[in-house]
Amino acid sequence: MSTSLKNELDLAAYWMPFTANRQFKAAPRLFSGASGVFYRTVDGRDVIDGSAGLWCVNAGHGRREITDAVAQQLHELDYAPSFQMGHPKAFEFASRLAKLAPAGLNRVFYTNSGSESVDTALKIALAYHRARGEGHRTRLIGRERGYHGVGFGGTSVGGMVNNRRAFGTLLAGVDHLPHTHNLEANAFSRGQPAWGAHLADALLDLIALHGADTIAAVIVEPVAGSTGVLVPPVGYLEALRAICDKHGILLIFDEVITGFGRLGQPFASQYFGVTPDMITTAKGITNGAVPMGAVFARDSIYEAFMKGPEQIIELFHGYTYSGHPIACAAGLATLDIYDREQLLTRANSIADAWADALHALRDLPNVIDIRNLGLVGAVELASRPGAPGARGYDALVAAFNSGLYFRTAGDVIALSPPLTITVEQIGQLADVLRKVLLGVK
Ligand code: PXG
Ligand code: PLP
Repeated sequence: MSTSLKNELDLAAYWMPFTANRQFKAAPRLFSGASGVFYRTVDGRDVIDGSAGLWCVNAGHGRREITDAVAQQLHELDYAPSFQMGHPKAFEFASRLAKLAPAGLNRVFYTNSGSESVDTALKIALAYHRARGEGHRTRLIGRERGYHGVGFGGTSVGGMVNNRRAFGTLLAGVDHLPHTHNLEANAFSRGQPAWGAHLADALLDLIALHGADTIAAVIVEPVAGSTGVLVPPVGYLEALRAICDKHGILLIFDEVITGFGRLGQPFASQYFGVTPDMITTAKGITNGAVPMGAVFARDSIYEAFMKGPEQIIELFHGYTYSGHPIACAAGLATLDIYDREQLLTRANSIADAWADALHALRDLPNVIDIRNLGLVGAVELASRPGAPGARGYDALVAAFNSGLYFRTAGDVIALSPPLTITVEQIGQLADVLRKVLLGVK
């Protein structure tokens, strides 16, 4: 960042999220523009967007169609209440979304973020069981190394210790499955690792411990993203589905990252051929341009709520900005782009080039694992003794200075570029990454 801008800009007031504020403010990294798969820094450098912003800009940056739709919507109807009122685009968008979703998940509840989607889905799960006379099902099961946003529900079922430990005991009645990451068995797997389906049996242990009739739902990311891209072992998700079915437990897939084409299908559920009872989404739903999220629920879940007197509100839940007209307009324009450019299946055609480019980095210093699926990937670096995350952070800074942006999770470099990336640009990304990894001590 240029010295003059640094002197002009008051960095004090903004308390930045998930950021080491003092470290950042001593040497800020600022973007001022973006187009396609590139960010532009305030000092005028182009930086490849290796993480689609925060895993959300699936159609690439600066999409004119979204800009125009949002501008037009602001002129036409800037805001409409969604409690006991509505506007046409909210219905139109929900119908379009339902058509993309796995068969049977046709009911769409709007939120404004992934965190709100998660808390919404967990609350629907509890209320669903209660509506069916199974109000004793109150336990929620997450997974170690899971990330489900930062609401109290999502934090409770989440399994990243730094996101939990400062916040007390969180929700009662939550338990966790073990994570599936195992470098001894699975390092450098291309695609889904072969080992680990049996880890789903840990759910049987939790059932034995708590009783199936106390468990409302299991929530997992089909591919864990924030924790460093953990690809599910072959057969694992299928096994979870079977156990949930047998014991009347709802299965929720948190597809905030995997939704909208990341794996070469609209949803990971379709990629893996495993259908959950609810799907939580956000991010790519509007290409990241306007905050929005949505929970997809099975018809049977929706219908369980539609039994009482018709004048009674069925679900006491919702947000001021649920189904916001601007978000719906952005979402509809986004779906048009996905459709026209076939972006939700594009990962299929470039996944091999992506995997080749990443796995070619395996002999570089400190690389202890490389993993990939669809258009997601990760390079895991060995941690410096006593300083977990330090090497990852150094790589992030070096990459930013060399023209590449990516997210890190500790010492894992997580990659998920816009789905519009070309094979040539993948090569460019990998070239910068190679140089960075050669330079980081
Ligand atoms: N569930 C999952 C699976 C997520 O990945 C959320 C819920 C929460 O979404 P919101 O919109 O409330 O942030 C997420 C968000 C990273 C990173 O780099 C990941 C997320 C957000 C910010 C950074 O790993 N995932
Ligand atoms: N706090 C107060 C005092 C409110 O009135 C509301 C909404 O009306 C909220 C929080 C929730 O805000 P939102 O609906 O934007 O999540």
